[in-house]
Amino acid sequence: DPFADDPQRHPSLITKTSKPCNAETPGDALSDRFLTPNELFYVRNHMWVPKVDQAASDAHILTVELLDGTVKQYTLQDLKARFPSRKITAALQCSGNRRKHMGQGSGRLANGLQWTAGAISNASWEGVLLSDVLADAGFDIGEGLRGSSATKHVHFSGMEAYGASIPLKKAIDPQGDVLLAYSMNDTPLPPDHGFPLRAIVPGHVAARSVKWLSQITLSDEESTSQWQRRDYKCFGPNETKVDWDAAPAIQEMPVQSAITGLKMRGWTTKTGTECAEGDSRNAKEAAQMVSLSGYAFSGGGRSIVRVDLSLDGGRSWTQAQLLPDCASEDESPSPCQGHGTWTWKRWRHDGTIPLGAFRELLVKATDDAYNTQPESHAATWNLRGNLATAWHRIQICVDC
Ligand code: MTE
Ligand code: MO
Repeated sequence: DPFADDPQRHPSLITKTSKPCNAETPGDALSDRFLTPNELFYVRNHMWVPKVDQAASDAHILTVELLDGTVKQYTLQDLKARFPSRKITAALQCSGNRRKHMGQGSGRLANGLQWTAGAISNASWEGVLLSDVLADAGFDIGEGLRGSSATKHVHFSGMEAYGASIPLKKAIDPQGDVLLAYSMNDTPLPPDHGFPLRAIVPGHVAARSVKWLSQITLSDEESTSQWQRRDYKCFGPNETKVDWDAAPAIQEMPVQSAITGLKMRGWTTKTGTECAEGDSRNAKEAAQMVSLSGYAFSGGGRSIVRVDLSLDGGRSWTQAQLLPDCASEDESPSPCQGHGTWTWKRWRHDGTIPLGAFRELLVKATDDAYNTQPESHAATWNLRGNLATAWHRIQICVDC
């Protein structure tokens, strides 16, 4: 059993599959804190967790291979000793986040793990800059920045055979903040999150942030792994037989948001499928306080400028309060680091809805390029269920 040595997981994680472990962060942990605690950070493993001796982790070897075949090796200790350390705060989001919503919202099941809104988390990462290591290994960063290098892609390989690549442009962008990270929220990476070394490619789909990193290869081509050439691509809602090579691999993420916390005073709440349109009784001339919270996120370092909420199925809209980053009532402020907005934005809203009413609550976010989310999943349905970013809808009925 290759999974025999997998770590214990926190009981609050919502397990989708256990071998390999795929588990989402529970809603309250998404809403409550800016930095997701390591043990509640969502886990997305394609295979087992490679076994690495804790005591010998500084001897872990990273191999860097240039386009001309030149190879240089670094131990983790070399990386820590020879390069300046950098810290960034960044969310990771799986391209399948909210895939279940896509199936529910379109009436067409999308293939893959049926994630709800918890395949995203936010953490502080420490490591060394990929571009510093590439320069040391002999890659000409200046030539790369001018766009005149024959190297176009940087491949990352994990110890268990997972692999993916990113464009060279992102890898060496002085403001791209791509890290080879050994620490997460100020502790060594936990086994599930890539111990002892992983790539962190902020702003890009988390599939590129390769865990248990053992090899970096410079190439004129994308990685040939199935996670680069298949799987993490999007197609039109009509396309059920697809030409994989015709679609680009997902890299930067589009804008996303979700309602992850819902509190109502005094009444028990039914959600989702428990309620149906017209399923209301005991109408009273009173209003019910609702308190909503959640996250919004956009890729490419774009910040969230607005989160719009509707408590009446889209007839009227109001704006949620955007919460300050890096601090909450019970957290001491920790500075957000990085050249882009790599983090999520948490929001909250207190409002009222009439008692006895069936209501659909909606959220959508807008980023600083004025990109926003599509209204329906039907319009963006794709057979792999990637990038489910339609307005998040929650159906509730109060006292009905
Ligand atoms: N790296 C390796 N080596 N193996 C994997 O299975 N999964 C990828 C990425 N890196 C994966 C990997 C995917 S699809 C995601 S969404 C993220 O890791 C999940 O990172 P996390 O488990 O730390 O949340
Ligand atoms: Mo993923």
